[in-house]
Amino acid sequence: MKKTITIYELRFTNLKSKIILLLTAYCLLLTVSFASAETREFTFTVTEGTIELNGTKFMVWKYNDTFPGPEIRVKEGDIVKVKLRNKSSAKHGMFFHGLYVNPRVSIQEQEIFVDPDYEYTYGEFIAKPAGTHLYHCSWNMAEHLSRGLYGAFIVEAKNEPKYDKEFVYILSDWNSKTEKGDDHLGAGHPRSMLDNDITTINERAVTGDNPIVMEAKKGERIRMRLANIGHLPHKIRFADGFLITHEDGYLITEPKTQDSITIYPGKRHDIVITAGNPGKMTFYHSVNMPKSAGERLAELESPNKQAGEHKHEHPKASHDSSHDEHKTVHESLDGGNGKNNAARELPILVLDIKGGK
Ligand SMILES: [Cu+2]
Repeated sequence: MKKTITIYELRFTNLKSKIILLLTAYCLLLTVSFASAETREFTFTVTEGTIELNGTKFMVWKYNDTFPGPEIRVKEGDIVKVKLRNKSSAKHGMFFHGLYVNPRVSIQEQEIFVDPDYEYTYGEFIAKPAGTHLYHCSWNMAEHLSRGLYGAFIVEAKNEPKYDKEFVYILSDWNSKTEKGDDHLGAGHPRSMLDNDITTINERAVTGDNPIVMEAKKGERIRMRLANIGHLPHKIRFADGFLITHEDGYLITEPKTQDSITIYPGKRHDIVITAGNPGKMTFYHSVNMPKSAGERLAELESPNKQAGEHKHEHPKASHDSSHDEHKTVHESLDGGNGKNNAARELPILVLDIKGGK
C-alpha cells in the first residue's frame, strides 16, 4: 500500500525537508520586507547655460538642461542612487538637503566634487525622512546656488495624506547688478547676496504682473510645498489663511491657520488650503528682512526707553533715531519687519477657483 506523507511528517520527521522549508520561509520574509523598497537611480548632467530674469541675462549651470533641476520624487524607504556627470567647465558636487544619508559615507562623500568631464555615483542611501527637501550643488555653494544648481527632493510618506492637488514651489533670489558687472563683488558674495533684487519662484521671476495661476475646483484640498533655496527671508501672505502642516518635512503636531509665513533660507514649509467660493484669490510675496543692527541699536538708544542715560549726548541724533524707530515700529505693526517690506509686496500666485468639485 502506498504511504501518504503528510506535511507534518515532511516538516518534523525529515531534517532535509525541514531545512528547505525554513529557507523558503526566510526568503519569503525577505521578499515581503523589501517588496515596497524600490531602488531609484537618477543621473544628473551639469551643463552651462543662460536664463533671463526680469530682463537680465544670468549665466547659470543646469541639471539635465532644466532650471530648477528636475524634481526627485521617491517613496519613504526607497533606495536612492545618484550619478553626477559634469559637462561644464567648473567643478560641482551634490548635496541632499534635509535627508539622512548613509552614515558610512555621509558628509565626507557629499564633499566629493566632480571635475569637468568626470562623473561620480554617490553611495546609495535610504530615502528618509519623508517630506519636502532639496538637492543642490555643494561646491562653492553661495555662488553655485546663485547660479541655479538646485531642485526639489520630495520623499512621500508611507501613509501620505491624500490631497486633490499638490504644487511644489522653490523660492530664490538673484542680483542683477552683479550679473551686469555693476558691482565688483560677484555672485555669491555675502554683501551682494544681501542686495539681491530679483525673486524667483521655480523658473519664473516675480514681477507682480505674472503670478503663477493654480486652477482648482470649489472644495478641493490643495497642498503647497514651499522651499527657500535663496539667501533672503521670503514672506508669503494669503488673506484667506492656510494651514501649516509640516516644517522641514516634519509634521507639526498642532497645525494652525495663519495668513502669512516667512520662509528663511534652506527652510521648507508645507501648507494646505481648501478652495472656497469661485473667484481669484491672490498670494502676495515680499522679502522680509530682519531688522539691521543699526535699527536695533536705534531702538535701544531711543530716548523713550533710556532717556536718563542719553539726555546729555547728541540730542539731535537721539531725536532722529527716535523718529526712525517710530517709523520702523509703525511699519512692523503693519505686518512687516522693516522699511524694505511694505512697498515691495507683489502678487506671486493666484488661486483660480471654478465651480463645484
Ligand atoms: Cu556647482
